Amino acid sequence: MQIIKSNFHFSFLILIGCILRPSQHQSISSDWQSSANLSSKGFEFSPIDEQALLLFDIIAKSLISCVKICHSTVPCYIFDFDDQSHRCRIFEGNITTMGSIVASSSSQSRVGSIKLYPEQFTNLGQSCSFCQRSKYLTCINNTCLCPAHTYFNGLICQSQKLLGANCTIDGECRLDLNYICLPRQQCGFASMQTGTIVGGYGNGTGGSTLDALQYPTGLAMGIDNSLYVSDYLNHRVIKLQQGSLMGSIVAGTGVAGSNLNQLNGPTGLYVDTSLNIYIADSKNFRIMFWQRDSSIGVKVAGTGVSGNTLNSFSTVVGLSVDLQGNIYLCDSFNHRIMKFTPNSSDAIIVGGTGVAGNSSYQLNTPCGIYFQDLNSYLYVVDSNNHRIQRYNVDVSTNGTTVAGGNGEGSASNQLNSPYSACVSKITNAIYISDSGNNRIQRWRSGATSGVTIAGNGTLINSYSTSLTGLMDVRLSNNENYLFVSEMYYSRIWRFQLI
Ligand SMILES: *[C@@H]1O[C@H](CO)[C@@H](O)[C@H](O)[C@H]1NC(C)=O
Ligand SMILES: *[C@@H]1O[C@H](CO)[C@@H](O)[C@H](O)[C@H]1NC(C)=O
Ligand SMILES: *[C@@H]1O[C@H](CO)[C@@H](O)[C@H](O)[C@H]1NC(C)=O
Ligand SMILES: *[C@@H]1O[C@H](CO)[C@@H](O)[C@H](O)[C@H]1NC(C)=O
Ligand SMILES: *[C@@H]1O[C@H](CO)[C@@H](O)[C@H](O)[C@H]1NC(C)=O
Ligand SMILES: *[C@@H]1O[C@H](CO)[C@@H](O)[C@H](O)[C@H]1NC(C)=O
Ligand SMILES: *[C@@H]1O[C@H](CO)[C@@H](O)[C@H](O)[C@H]1NC(C)=O
Ligand SMILES: *[C@@H]1O[C@H](CO)[C@@H](O)[C@H](O)[C@H]1NC(C)=O
Ligand SMILES: CC(=O)N[C@H]1CO[C@H](CO)[C@@H](O)[C@@H]1O
Repeated sequence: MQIIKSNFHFSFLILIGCILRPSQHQSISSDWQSSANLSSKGFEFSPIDEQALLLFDIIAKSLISCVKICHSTVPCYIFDFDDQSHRCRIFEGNITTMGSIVASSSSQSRVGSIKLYPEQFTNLGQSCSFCQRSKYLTCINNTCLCPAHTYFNGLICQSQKLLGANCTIDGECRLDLNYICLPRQQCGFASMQTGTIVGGYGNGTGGSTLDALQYPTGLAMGIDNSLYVSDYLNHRVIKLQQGSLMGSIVAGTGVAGSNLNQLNGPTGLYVDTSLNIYIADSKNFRIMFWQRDSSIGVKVAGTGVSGNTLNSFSTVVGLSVDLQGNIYLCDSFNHRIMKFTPNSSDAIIVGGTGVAGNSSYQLNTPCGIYFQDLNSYLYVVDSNNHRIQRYNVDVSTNGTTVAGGNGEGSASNQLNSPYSACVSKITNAIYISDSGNNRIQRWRSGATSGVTIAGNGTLINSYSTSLTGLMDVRLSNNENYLFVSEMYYSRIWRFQLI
């Protein structure tokens, strides 16, 4: 082994060419100019998906034989070797994105990775005489091409990516594992575009039995992973336990009314960590608070009649509550956002002026609202401005556009009459029901365009041609799923995220 460089703290380069160059192949010199980057002793490779990446787990005579095995195995790019047990593991994949170098229980274990250079791939697309003995290119149909499980990224044949990785075309993903590049620009199974019915009959018709819904407007997640649904035309709130389509009524009687045990057209919904429920009782022009398991609610905001004063509002669509118990609501047709602090009957206006407009201090028919406790931002779905506004509540009543705002349309940087939104606690990505486009968009934090998670007419079962119209969206607590209420079709979908 000839050490030509040792200027890396935890690694040094060994020139594989000096170890492996077989004299009979001297003509193909560029292949042997590669080198492996070797860690110091005491480390091993920890792949993110061992089943997908491990090529061989064998016993080798020495480090050099392990390196040789890697070099003669397509497409080995990573190996580790333990000088005590002589265990040699060789992997495909990208060492920086598909695993990590971790401390080993053996003090004699090291990790190596094959370094790739664009020069090794210059014969791509040439006839096979140019790559006969190349480790880096494979002969297919008399053409030098990238080996299996790799794709050409413009410079090198890079390892195809695993579940959830960013992508722009199918070829970037491990096709052998049935991943495609989903519309959301992540590698995943095609089936991930298909939703599962988790509420309502599912066939597009509504009903009033406990397994049915009738125009489900609002969604909220309980900490027990149950889903709460505002069942608008049934004047009740339904709780769906995970795994069951049979709901139970947790607020309202099923008959419209204004008594304390009744609701009339419930819309926005919020469930706190004690499973108490806040309900926008839209046609009663009041906000109701139902303590967990209570059979009646308490009015916590509103006068009972439509108004535009500080203690009254017109139709409320979206509602959100922060951890201090402040209630935020969209007074949609008054184009303003109201904040009711606990026990106060008068609101503070935190966004909008009462007059529709598209300036930063205005709104036009705000529908959805989502308070993110993590960074104390309030997100408002400014529906008729086709944008999402973010507010730093109590600091400024001006909003910042964080999605859309490029006019009404279906381009990736646009929205069309968005209805609702929720925000990831993990990544700050915004999930938006882009109702006029019949799709659910995800805008990563700071992004200038979104990607489609679900919708577009092809994804939903045969009873409808699209993920249609008005929809509420909420993430599951672990953020593995997105729930979508499809109001026109009286059902709730669940989509898998990655
Ligand atoms: C070799 O590995 C070390 C860490 O393991 C890394 O910092 C360094 O950039 C690598 N060098 C090359 C040329 O890949
Ligand atoms: C090789 O060429 C044949 C005939 O043109 C074609 O059917 C086949 O798909 C090609 N194989 C690959 C791997 O491109
Ligand atoms: C590993 O992935 C990174 C990030 O995508 C990329 O820049 C690099 O070229 C890849 N390395 C190899 C050896 O494929
Ligand atoms: C995917 O790309 C986005 C930026 O477009 C970046 O923020 C994110 O970290 C990337 N995810 C992965 C897994 O590389
Ligand atoms: C939808 O399903 C419900 C419950 O199974 C059934 O009563 C109803 O007739 C179905 N409607 C249609 C249009 O198939
Ligand atoms: C609001 O009123 C209730 C009942 O009167 C009381 O228990 C609670 O402490 C009050 N909350 C605040 C923040 O004042
Ligand atoms: C905002 O409204 C004004 C006048 O109503 C209009 O001229 C302008 O184009 C609008 N801007 C956007 C981004 O829609
Ligand atoms: C709010 O926006 C208006 C114009 O849109 C601007 O004049 C004003 O200074 C802004 N206020 C703050 C606190 O940023
Ligand atoms: C807006 C959009 O992309 N619509 C597409 C949805 O899917 C159908 C069927 O694949 C396409 O025909 C549409 O163009």
